[in-house]
Amino acid sequence: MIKLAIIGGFLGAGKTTLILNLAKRYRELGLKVGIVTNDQGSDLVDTEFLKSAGFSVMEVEGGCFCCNFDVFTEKVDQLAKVNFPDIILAEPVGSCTDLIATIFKPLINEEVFLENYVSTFSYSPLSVVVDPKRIKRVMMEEENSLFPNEINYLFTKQLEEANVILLNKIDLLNEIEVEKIISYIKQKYTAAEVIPISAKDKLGLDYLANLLIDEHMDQMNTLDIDYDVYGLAEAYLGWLNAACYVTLEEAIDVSGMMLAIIEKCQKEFRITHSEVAHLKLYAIAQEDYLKVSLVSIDEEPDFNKKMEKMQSQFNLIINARVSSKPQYLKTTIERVVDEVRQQYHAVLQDFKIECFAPAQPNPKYRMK
Ligand SMILES: Nc1nc2c(ncn2[C@@H]2O[C@H](COP(=O)(O)OP(=O)(O)OP(=O)(O)O)[C@@H](O)[C@H]2O)c(=O)[nH]1
Ligand SMILES: [Mg+2]
Repeated sequence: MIKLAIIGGFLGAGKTTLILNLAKRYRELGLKVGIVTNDQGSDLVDTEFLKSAGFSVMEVEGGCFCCNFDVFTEKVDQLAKVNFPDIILAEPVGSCTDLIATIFKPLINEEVFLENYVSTFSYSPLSVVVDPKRIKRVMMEEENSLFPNEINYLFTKQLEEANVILLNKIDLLNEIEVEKIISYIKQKYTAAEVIPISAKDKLGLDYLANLLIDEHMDQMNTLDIDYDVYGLAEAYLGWLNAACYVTLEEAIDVSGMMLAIIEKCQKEFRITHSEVAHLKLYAIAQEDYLKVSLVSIDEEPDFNKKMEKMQSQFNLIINARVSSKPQYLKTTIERVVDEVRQQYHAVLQDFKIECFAPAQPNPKYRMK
């Protein structure tokens, strides 16, 4: 039977990095992997990034898994039938929660099952990835959270329903800090297993890879959640996806140009106290690509992957999820991109941009 593992968690927590390295690990073990990505919009950095690594990726775009349940089941089923994977790793939108009531319970409900899809799956425990910085800011109050309370609420609800909490990015912490955060999480969420990992440095990855294959979801408690507050949290986030084709007069180190875009945005967002949940840029040239992320206005941009060679032509995708009005986000990013374009004497073709605040979550099913 195919295993379906949902890897949730807030924006920028490290879900895609983890899914990529888990998928590589499974591949080394001779297992076949399918991946499903998800977003409120289209032109997704994550999908392109995972496809570049040679994996079969399906995308559910234009809304979360729960609000697009039929599309989600259709894509999962398609992966199952076409690719025959041993495990499917699915990444829900980072602003989504209440997955047990809206995804898992409907999936095991006989009527829903018959109506929607034919492949049979077994389910790994619901795993939620968390960035220790966010725990410190939102919950431990060791640092200030620049998000409104509603977004903080959503963040805590994601952790509350997890069977497994993956404390990520431990490569950035010392042992004492890791212990302190783990004991804080364990005391708050007593039913969850807490695993310290570094998705980037592959720490804890083998243990997790085995757990997702061997263990089954047995705790299915519907989350107690206020959908009005959840909806407000979604609405406070401005969401922007843009794409274009960049041509330069001569080959350059693309990292410098991408960094210029990120740093200029960061400077603007700092002035207006618009906290970044995740701003990610993906540049793809022939047989080469780059991904750079910013996960808070108070942190440094981080390159997940740089290009090997200088390039004079590449496709650029920008995904931004920022606590701001969509119109402000759009004008800021358009202006920044234009300034950097001028600075580099670049030509941008087929520039497309979409910007919005996600609608009130309206799951197709919500089961007690
Ligand atoms: N230091 C460190 N950085 C990490 C780790 N895992 C992820 N990151 C970085 O965190 C940033 C966000 O990672 P992603 O994997 O794109 O996060 P995500 O949860 O998929 O983000 P969304 O899809 O926007 O919700 C990137 O810059 C990653 O390189 C880790 O274990 N250690
Ligand atoms: Mg992602």
